[in-house]
Amino acid sequence: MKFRLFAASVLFGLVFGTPAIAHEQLVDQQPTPGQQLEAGVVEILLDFSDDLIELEDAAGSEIVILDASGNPVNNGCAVIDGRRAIAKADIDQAGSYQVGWRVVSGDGHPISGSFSFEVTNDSGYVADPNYIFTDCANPYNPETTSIPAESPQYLYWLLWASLPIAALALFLVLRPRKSSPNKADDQK
Ligand SMILES: [Cu+2]
Repeated sequence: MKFRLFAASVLFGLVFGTPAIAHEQLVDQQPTPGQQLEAGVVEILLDFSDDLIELEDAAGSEIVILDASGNPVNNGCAVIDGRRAIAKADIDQAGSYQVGWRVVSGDGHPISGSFSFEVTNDSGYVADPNYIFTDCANPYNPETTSIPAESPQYLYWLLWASLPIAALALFLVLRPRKSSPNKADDQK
């Protein structure tokens, strides 16, 4: 029985201890990769596993939104609000958009990633060319800054993929043992 408790605690440690070892992960986002949005003010919301570090003048954080031709449709400036990084852009051109993001994790490590989403414009929406969500000290400059390469959130998905496996292992370790057929016969 002691072994089973030990095995159970090891499994729990593996499953729930992993995020404490790894630095912050993107755990939720809007839009989701490949999501189709209607033209308008598009809001990018990136939620991380813990509070982000907000540097002065939003340095170190950026969310760049590029159209299908690779032209930025926002200034790359992001607002950090606790665990969340936010950017907005006023978009009226239908097509595919790529988002590159970079933020400072709570442990001081920069983390980055990218994804894309689609925009349709069925309503004839016209964007405001002067729309600016927020300013920052170092707005995105295509000549000096490249947007981060696609980085799958493999640690996050690995973690969640391991949950059912760990649950099964726990079940196998902790399930009550059936008494042997001989014993069952004895009790009759
Ligand atoms: Cu880290």
